[in-house]
Amino acid sequence: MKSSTILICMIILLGLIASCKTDNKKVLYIFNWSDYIDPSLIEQFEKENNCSIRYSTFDSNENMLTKIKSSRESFDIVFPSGDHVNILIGAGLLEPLDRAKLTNFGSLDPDVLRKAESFDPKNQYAVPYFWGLTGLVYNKQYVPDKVLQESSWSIIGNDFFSGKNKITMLDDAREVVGAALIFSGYDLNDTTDKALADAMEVLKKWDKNITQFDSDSYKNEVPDGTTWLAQAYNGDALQQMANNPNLNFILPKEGASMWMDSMVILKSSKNIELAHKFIDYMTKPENALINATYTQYATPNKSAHQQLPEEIRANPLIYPDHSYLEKCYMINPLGEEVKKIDAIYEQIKLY
Ligand code: SPD
Repeated sequence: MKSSTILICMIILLGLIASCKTDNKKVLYIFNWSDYIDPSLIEQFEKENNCSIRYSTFDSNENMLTKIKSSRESFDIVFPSGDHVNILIGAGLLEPLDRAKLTNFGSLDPDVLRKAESFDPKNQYAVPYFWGLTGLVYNKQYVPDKVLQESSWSIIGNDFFSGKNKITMLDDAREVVGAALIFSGYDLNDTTDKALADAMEVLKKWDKNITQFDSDSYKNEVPDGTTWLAQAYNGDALQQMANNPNLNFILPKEGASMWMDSMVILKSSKNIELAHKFIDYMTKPENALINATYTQYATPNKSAHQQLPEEIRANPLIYPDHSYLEKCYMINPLGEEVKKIDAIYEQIKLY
């Protein structure tokens, strides 16, 4: 046999050995928001369980839903927000959780679990992962303090930004229309004609300054000055602020949206046992602590919360005081009524 043929055979053999090795390992498919986990936790889980994790990310609940409904790729664990957990339950896409396999469930805060029942009655399908608030991140190099003095959602329509194309809002109908509803003095779950007409008027005024609706690009664009001010999720903004002293984040004086993201198992999962293991692992207080410290989002894990470093536990942008929380509105499932909010969002994007 020629030496080149021997070499080719050896390469093929090595390839086969390598593929057999990965084939022996179970693979867990996870679909989460971007920048929403400490990567070291993924590696550690793979080691501890001799498995591989295929990790993909999404930037909006709507994209997540479209992908899991249409994609040939199937996921084991997904991290939807509460209103979308409810949609997934309604569509029969979720696997009920086996509590016997969730040994760390008891470390979750009972108050948070009670809140989660508004989208997942009896906490049957979803384990709370993080909760958070939506506000405004800005670059102090470009936005002078006097423009922000009022700390109001109205800054989005401020003439200072006219013609500059420097503001973005999230690609999220509930967040965009919700901000306008809260600014107008309504609950963001209000779908009465009057509330939505007032929100529409506000959005028309803001729209002249908005360049795009996007939930990810602001994380790079506010630091580099492409965008000066953006509607932002608090933890994502705080992660950027840790690396850049020019950034600041505010929770507007009128109040903010509040949401809770959870871990759920899809009914189509082929790894229900391992999926439970992963959820349990993320709920273990020491791992929840590592994750909350990394992501800077509010943990629903009571034990982890107690052990957080003081600068995180006392940060009012992550854990605001009672008086501010009273002005915040949880994004609730709205059933068919949500179509009215979606319609306004689509209209404003075309405006
Ligand atoms: N990068 C993590 C973002 C998490 C956003 N959570 C949901 C928001 C619901 N409007």
